[in-house]
Amino acid sequence: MKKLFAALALAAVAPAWAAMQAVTLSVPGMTCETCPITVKKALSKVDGVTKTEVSFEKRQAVVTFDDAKTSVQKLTKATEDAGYPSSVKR
Ligand SMILES: [Cu+2]
Repeated sequence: MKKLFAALALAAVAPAWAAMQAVTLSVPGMTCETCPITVKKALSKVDGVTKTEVSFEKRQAVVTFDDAKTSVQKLTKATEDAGYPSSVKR
């Protein structure tokens, strides 16, 4: 039983079918230094997001997420719902 639990715990941390991805979103609507806080909060709430770095100076958000749990569309929708439409930066 102990062994099974350890295996399950490990699987939860690094499922073999999931891949971590990082995407840079352009968030042009940020107008002051508190805007990134709102954007970061919105992105962090999305299931599957593990890391969010929002830069006000660059008007961008770098999001690391599990592509088995979420998608870029869900991320851009989350920022849009928070009042900050975003798009993938290339
Ligand atoms: Cu602001």
